[in-house]
Amino acid sequence: MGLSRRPNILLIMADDLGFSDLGCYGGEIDTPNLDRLAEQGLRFTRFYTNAKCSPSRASLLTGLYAEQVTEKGDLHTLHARNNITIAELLRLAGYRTLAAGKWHNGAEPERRPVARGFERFWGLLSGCSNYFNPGERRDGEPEPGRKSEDEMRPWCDQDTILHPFTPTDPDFYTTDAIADHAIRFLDECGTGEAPFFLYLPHCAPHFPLQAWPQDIARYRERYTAGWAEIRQRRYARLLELGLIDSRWGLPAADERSESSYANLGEHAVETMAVYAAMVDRLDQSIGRVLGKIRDLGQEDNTLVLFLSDNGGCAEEIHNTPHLPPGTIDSYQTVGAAWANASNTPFRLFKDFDHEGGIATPLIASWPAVIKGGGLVHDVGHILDFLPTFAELAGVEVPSEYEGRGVLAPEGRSLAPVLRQKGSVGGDRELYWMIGGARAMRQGKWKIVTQGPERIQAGIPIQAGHEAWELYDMEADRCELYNLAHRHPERVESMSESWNAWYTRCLADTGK
Ligand SMILES: [Ca+2]
Repeated sequence: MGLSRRPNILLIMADDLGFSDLGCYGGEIDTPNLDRLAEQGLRFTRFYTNAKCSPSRASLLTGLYAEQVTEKGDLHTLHARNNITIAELLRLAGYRTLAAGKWHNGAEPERRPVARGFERFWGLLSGCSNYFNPGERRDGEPEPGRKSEDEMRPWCDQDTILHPFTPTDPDFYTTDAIADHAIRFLDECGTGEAPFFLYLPHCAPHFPLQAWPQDIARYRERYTAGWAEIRQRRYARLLELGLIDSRWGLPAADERSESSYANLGEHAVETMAVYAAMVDRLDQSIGRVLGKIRDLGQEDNTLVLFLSDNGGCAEEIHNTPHLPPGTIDSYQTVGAAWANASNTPFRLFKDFDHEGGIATPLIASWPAVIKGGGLVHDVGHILDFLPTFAELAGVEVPSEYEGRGVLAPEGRSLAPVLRQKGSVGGDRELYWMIGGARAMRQGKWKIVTQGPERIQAGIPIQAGHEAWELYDMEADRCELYNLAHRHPERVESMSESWNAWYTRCLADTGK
């Protein structure tokens, strides 16, 4: 078919999914729908996000660094002083703009999805909530598990706040419901002349660990080998698939892993079985959305992208140690040992700017254009989506929108790569910051620090990791050989660039 008609765009994002959790990225979880997309499409091996939910979403939506577009000291916001969102931009280009899932860029009226360019929205406004019942206890059921007592997160239907959101459907499950609403939006808006943009930021597999019993049952046997063995198997499979370089060794297990695994006690295997069941269900629900797009006759000219918003999460929250994980009344995380396996082969986790926190799978499928599949080794970043979609939609990013100036995008268009006619371009400079953790990539070099001693999102950071580390990402992407002492002048010049970047971001945020 010709390309006179611009593509529909389906952008799916998982939450806290590790680099190697999907089958097509070396994992043992069944993800046949995503594996099929990967087989007919492209898999990026060096794609980056920010290290946490909200900053990744802010960069994805605006093509700008989170530090430029969030309120100082509150990364869970997205202000409207200097940016245009992908939805606002694509709406200018005549797209239908739809979103179902987790927002996490602010709950105030002016920050909600329908105020930032989405015609349709249904989902969670904040970070996470009970998958079976985000609201009040229902008759005949136990009290839903919560992060803290009486805590209930705001949900939103178009511009109507649902708080508490207590589903009437006894079979409500968040992952299924997000897909149901996406399918409804496609039925309403996916058949006209205008192309659609559907943003599908799922909650899974972010904690709390909760899944359908029939999904959990299929994974119990799979994890009796334990986290360390699973990590070894994933490393071998990643090498086999060509997703990682054989020069990169597998780092020693994270120092938190042994004690984390021991703390899970009799639930050590069940915990990962529930996590896997959540990813499995995510894949099933994606299969349903893809089926709807096929039924609408839109499969060929729909660009589907799938990624995670950050690496696997090592937080240890075990509010219900007396219960097995998975049920409505339980509330717990998968813990550091399994998260270490999720992020194979990389070091560290969500909330860190080492590769385990910021490396994500990225699958791109577009049957009319991408032929033959394959791996993309170019360095890409979540900042790249806005310039990519602008190019595909044939619209310029304006320098002004609704009376405010719009900063020029920081990312690069992936369109030449998607069309298999070029590259993202080499020698990129990319920057990260989350809490005290910082990083910068310049060509093949990366400086990174864990920052000062702190407790970041429940994960203790030990003293002694404040200094910049320097790694050669071509030879050592697993960050095993710190070269800072061999190239002090490079560390000095890169850290000066980082400081200049941060100063510029503070000026850009303009308040
Ligand atoms: Ca996340």
